[in-house]
Amino acid sequence: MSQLLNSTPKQDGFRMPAEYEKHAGCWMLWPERPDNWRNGAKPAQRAFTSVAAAISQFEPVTVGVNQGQFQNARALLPSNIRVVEISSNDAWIRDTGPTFVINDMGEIRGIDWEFNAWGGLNGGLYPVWDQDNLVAQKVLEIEQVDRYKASFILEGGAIHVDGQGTALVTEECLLNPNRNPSLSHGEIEQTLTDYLNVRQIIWLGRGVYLDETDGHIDNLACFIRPGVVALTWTDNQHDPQYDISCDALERLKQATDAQGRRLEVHKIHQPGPLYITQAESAGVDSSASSHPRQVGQRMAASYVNFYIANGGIVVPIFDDPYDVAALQQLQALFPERKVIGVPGREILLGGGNIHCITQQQPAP
Ligand code: KQY
Repeated sequence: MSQLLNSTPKQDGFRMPAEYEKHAGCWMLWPERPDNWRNGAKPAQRAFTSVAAAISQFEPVTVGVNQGQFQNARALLPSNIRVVEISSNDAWIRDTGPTFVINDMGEIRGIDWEFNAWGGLNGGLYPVWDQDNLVAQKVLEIEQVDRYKASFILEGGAIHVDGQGTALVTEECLLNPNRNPSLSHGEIEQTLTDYLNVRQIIWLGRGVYLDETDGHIDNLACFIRPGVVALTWTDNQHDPQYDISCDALERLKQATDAQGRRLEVHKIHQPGPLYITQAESAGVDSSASSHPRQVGQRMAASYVNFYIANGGIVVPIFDDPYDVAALQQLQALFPERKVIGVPGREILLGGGNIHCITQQQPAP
């Protein structure tokens, strides 16, 4: 069974491990809402299936599915992937699932953050998120992992850690008044310190241009290993992403991590820019209560939104001239892992990418 804990991970000697530490497996959810995923979510379901299949080459994958889609998901997903019934409002388990923490004895616990659909009624992406807000608890129940309930609003895509005491976040997201408006900058840092058990927080400014999550770090930058960071980039000085990435680069260059190291930063050139086509927009059901997907709208495409599996890296690709360079760069940065590109456009159309739809569970 999963017990509710009254303390914090830091008090108990638990810390959030880096994604490149060993996993027991990976969690995903199944897309279905037709006001976010075009054509009744069928193309997205195929894209999620490809991601799950790619990750399952490296580690066990479990997919949580709403009741009405159980049989369809079971039929589409390969048989080595576990399918369990978990209700959700959409399919972003990076943000709705637990953040797992471990201690020096290899025990695992989970943090159940408060979730408000990326901003609640103040710019959030849909108005009902009651089932999303239960996903973390349900995963921890299934895994019989004890749970810290944080009253703090946070999505897993808004944090990266190096596993050695450093967290990477953006001001655009964590200081956004639509998340934790009653908390000061210092109180937000203190909460991250208490729950992730980090000593150094590196603040970048804005996230990827037009990222509807209010600038999640996981689309902008991530740790490759301690002391080494990948940053989404463009050489086009006229692209609004240029100033965002330059500012991030400057802050990363000025920063030191929790071990006192300067960071080595690798620029990964963004694809595109990529825009929603007429056919793509037409396939999304209109709804007053979800984020519109209009023709010509620019999408927040980034190769940095990849998933680090045991022995593998699963990277979104876009049938774009920059795909090959991104895959080659990532292979060089992760020489011990096999880099696999998986088509990411259908996931991007829903507002995120591979990192956003996955959640690693560390190995005990
Ligand atoms: O970037 C993420 N972690 C999630 C993206 C959510 C988009 C919702 N439409």
